[in-house]
Amino acid sequence: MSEVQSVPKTLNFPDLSKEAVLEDFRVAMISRHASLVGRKEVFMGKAKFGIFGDGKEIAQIAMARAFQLGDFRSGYYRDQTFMFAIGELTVQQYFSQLYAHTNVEAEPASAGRLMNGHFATRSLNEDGSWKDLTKMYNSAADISPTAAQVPKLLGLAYASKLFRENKGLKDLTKFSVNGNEVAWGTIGNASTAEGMFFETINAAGVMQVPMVISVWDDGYGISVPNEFHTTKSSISEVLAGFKRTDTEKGIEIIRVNGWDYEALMHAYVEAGDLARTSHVPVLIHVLEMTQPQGHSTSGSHERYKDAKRLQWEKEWDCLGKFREYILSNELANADTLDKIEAEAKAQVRQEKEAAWTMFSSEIKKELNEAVALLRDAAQHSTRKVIINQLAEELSKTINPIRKDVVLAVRKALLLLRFDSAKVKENLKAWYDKQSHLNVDRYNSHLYSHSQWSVLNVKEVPAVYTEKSPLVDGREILQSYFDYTLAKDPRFFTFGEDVGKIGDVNQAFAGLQAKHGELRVSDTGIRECTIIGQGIGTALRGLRPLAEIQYLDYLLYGLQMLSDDLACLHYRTKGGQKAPLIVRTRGHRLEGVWHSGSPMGMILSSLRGMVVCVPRDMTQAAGMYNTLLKSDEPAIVIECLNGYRLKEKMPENLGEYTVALGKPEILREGKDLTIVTYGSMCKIVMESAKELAEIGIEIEVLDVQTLLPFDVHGIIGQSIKKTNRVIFADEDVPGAGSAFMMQQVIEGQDMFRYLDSEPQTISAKAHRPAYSSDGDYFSKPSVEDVVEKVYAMMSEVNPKKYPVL
Ligand SMILES: Cc1ncc(C[n+]2csc(CCOP(=O)(O)OP(=O)(O)O)c2C)c(N)n1
Ligand SMILES: [Mg+2]
Repeated sequence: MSEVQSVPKTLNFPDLSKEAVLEDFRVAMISRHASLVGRKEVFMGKAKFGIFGDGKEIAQIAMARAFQLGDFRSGYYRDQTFMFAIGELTVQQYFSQLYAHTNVEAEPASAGRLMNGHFATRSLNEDGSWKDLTKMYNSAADISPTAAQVPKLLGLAYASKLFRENKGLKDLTKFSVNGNEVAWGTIGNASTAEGMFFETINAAGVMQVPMVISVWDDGYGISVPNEFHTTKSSISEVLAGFKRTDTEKGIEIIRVNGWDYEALMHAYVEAGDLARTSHVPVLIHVLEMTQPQGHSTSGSHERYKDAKRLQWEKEWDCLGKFREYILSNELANADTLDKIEAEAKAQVRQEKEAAWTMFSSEIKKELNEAVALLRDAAQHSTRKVIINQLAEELSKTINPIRKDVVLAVRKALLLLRFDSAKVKENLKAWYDKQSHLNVDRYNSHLYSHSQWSVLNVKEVPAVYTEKSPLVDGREILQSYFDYTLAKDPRFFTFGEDVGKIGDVNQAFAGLQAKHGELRVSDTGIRECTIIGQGIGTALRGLRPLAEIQYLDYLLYGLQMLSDDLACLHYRTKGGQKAPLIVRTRGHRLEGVWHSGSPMGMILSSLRGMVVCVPRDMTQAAGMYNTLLKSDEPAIVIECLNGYRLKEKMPENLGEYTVALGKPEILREGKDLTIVTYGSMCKIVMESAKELAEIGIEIEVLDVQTLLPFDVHGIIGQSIKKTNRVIFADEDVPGAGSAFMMQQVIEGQDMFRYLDSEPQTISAKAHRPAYSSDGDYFSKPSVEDVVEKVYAMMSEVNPKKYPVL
């Protein structure tokens, strides 16, 4: 196996006293036994799946030693030892997650929402306000997609740079002490083959941020060995060109073996010092790690590792080597180590039992209640036998889960349909109560529950005077951003061409020169890590505005938005928030990659985020203002063709807000309602004029935000008046327009008020063709809208509106 070891000279030395080393041994043993017992729990049917950190213990203990208050981890499912070592995870909590316990106290990382091995600390108080993160050991909330933990690491580290270099942030003492915090990442060897890993390493080298990323190299990614993942089978060799030199900045690369306790201790102290004091990114390639139990509970590694490899893994198991190290340095004798191990084993057993008792007794209690109520209802029911049978079967379930209980009750309620209300009253009341609790357990916290929810931001209308000038739309944004940069030091923006030229449409023109490069910054072309940079900085109390140059390129960053940001609040049950605002532009221009409007894609993948679709720049500025007063993540899609259109400059820029989730009536009419948004507002308004000339009065509503969607039922009010509706947008058929139709017809119960079949207007199914003609024949036009409305009116009154 690998022979290379290069550990730079340390500035600070790790504490290698007997007490410290034996404490490390104790934690390592606890962690190993947690892995061994965890696997058994799965095989006994008490948990569904297990993935464990055995074979990776010692390096994580070294990392924990270098980790300081205020630091952040962003890692993956192997990191239990690290979490135990920093004191942010107890063995009991570890098992509670394995069982999927829905109680936040029992399982603080995700309240049972994530499978085991997904770690997180809670950055927020119950009311959604920030804790003092400088007094905590922090872990960002893990996600399953391999390498997707890495892009936000860039942001977590970049925040330290901002806190150190932007003096305007010095009062934010809850988040940083002079930018001294290091962001520590972990990733498996195979996962480094993902593009986002390379993108992050490159960006970190460019930006010189305090990030230390460890690669846990056990030679495999499930069954596939390194030669299939990585050129030269070595990620540190591949990255050698990134290594800093005496004359050029870059990243530091350290190689160390995963069983070498002392070398690991030096490596981590060195890496931590370097990153913390000089903001130099470091990669630690930890080689020769093992997987004593294979990848996960889903299969055994005997299927793909040969006997030689399996034997090698036994011999080089880091715990065996640690034991040898302690004995050969005479820090303890074998009896002492055996005793520590026996105590560790006992502790794991006892905490595992405590976790199981807590988890199972909650469900047992619910089961007993349900069985009693079922039997009670059976007594007076015509379906006595079968309901008693349901109760009997339920009472005998081995390792019952909540679904078993609820399912039996729901079946019984169906069976009881012909019985009187009295017979089922108690059962039904119990079921209603449980349903309520289960919504909290499994469905809550998709959006903010705090006082900073977007729905709580007070609406302040834009104010105009007779003297308010007509300006290009982009100037409204520029003035708003200028005002906000001056007012809120937490606010900053970055993206491709955002810095020097102030974005390709110049909404930040001149603002870098005025407010500095830390506030308005250029980035490389790297959408995925632009989003990661935003998520990480938002997790540390800043207010980033991350720009994606065109909506058509959002796909590169969409994965991070979907897998990480959109579900962050949900998957931590309100434990973390990252109020990142993504700014982009789309809807209307020309060609396959500069005119898209993939709102269906966004709506399906970004539940948990606010989706703003302003029709002009005045509305956009008001929406940014609302979002900055709230604590929710959002995407704002500006109209690509709107920057040079004239708008009136409001007098109260920076004060006015746009209420999110509140459609605006752009035009009143009695015959038919058209619900639309974004650039389509102009098209529909033009159609309305033409239709008025032939005697058809349409009412036009701009939804303004797709998520949240019409929280006050304003569209329904309009339909009650016109009894006809069209949902229009520029997305493909069955996407954004279908979403709006479902929200209104089903969500607002509007079917009964319709006198005509509800319709949609959308673009063609393909991406739009280039040039003005391409646009005309791909996207909905004024004529399309006029003809659709006319056809609907013609069906109602063919005499008045003869078929065209
Ligand atoms: C994007 C993505 N693809 C595939 C998977 C399935 N998967 C889970 S772990 C894993 C292997 C990871 O190997 P490595 O990075 O070496 O970490 P290790 O488990 O060996 O510590 C794979 C393919 C995933 N979770 N995410
Ligand atoms: Mg691996």
